[in-house]
Amino acid sequence: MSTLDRLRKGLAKARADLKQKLAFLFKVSNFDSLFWEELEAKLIQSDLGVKTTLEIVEMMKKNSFSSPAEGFEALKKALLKTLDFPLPVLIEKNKLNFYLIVGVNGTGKTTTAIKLANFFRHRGYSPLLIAADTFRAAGSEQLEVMAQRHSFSVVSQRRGADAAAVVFDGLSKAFSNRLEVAIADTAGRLHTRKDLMDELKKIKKVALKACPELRMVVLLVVEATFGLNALSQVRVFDEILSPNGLILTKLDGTAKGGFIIAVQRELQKPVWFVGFGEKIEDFDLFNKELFIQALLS
Ligand SMILES: Nc1nc2c(ncn2[C@@H]2O[C@H](COP(=O)(O)OP(=O)(O)OP(=O)(O)O)[C@@H](O)[C@H]2O)c(=O)[nH]1
Ligand SMILES: [Mg+2]
Repeated sequence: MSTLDRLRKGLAKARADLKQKLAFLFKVSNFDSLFWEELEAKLIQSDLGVKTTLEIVEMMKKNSFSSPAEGFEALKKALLKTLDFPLPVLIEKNKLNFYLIVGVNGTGKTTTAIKLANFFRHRGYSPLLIAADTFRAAGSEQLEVMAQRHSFSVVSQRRGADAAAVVFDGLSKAFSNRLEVAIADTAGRLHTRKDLMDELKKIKKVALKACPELRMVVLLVVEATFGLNALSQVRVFDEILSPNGLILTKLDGTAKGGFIIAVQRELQKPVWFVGFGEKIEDFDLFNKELFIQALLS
């Protein structure tokens, strides 16, 4: 199955929802103020949020159009424009690239760590996994079992160990083996738990001590099913950790595809990767063109 087909399958719910909401657009003959009001309402209902919706409508108003098909194309263009971020640099050559995966409980961090390792393996790297979820019972075992199943090397310690110490160990090993990619899974945590948020800051600090030449990429895992009401939670992670970007998981579970656009716009941070199913291959780089295509057609 092509990437577009897999993405289309994953986004089936969101696409059906948008299709139903935008059906009116194809019956319009007059692009008057009533049309714009209805479009605004539908986009807001799709979880694009007020701010992003107004920006999109403003962009669309700059193009004059006279048919529904032209209107639909203008909408697609405006949606694409809202996602205008520089492309992420996945690997800095001749460096150890350390991916630190963070986020609230149950968002899919452990699954994502394995998916990301698989992504890099397909590009010729030998990623090392670091089980830094020492907080939850069976936290690191979950990663170990998954890593074993897919033949990835993993560094872990007993439950209750200092997460930063596990990261230090893992990075020292990756560095001495001249690996180019290491991926750490961390425990889920609520943005309100200061002690746990401080632990992540400590991991970042210790990582640089383990390997001064390190290239660190912090990615915040967010569930697409959260919707805009989870934005304040995501913002706290953003403020405390300044992640490089986002990984959006469970695209297959959301009917409100607008959130995927709005969260990037609101945080001014790009989505690097998307997860759209439970299987290891239900994961890919976020490609805005493919995403809009899968969402709207
Ligand atoms: N449908 C679907 N399920 C997913 C996706 N990603 C993860 N899951 C499921 O979500 C559940 C939680 O995934 P985990 O990877 O354990 O989440 P986590 O963030 O590591 O959880 P904690 O460590 O407890 O915070 C599992 O049942 C996964 O199979 C996805 O993209 N789509
Ligand atoms: Mg986990």
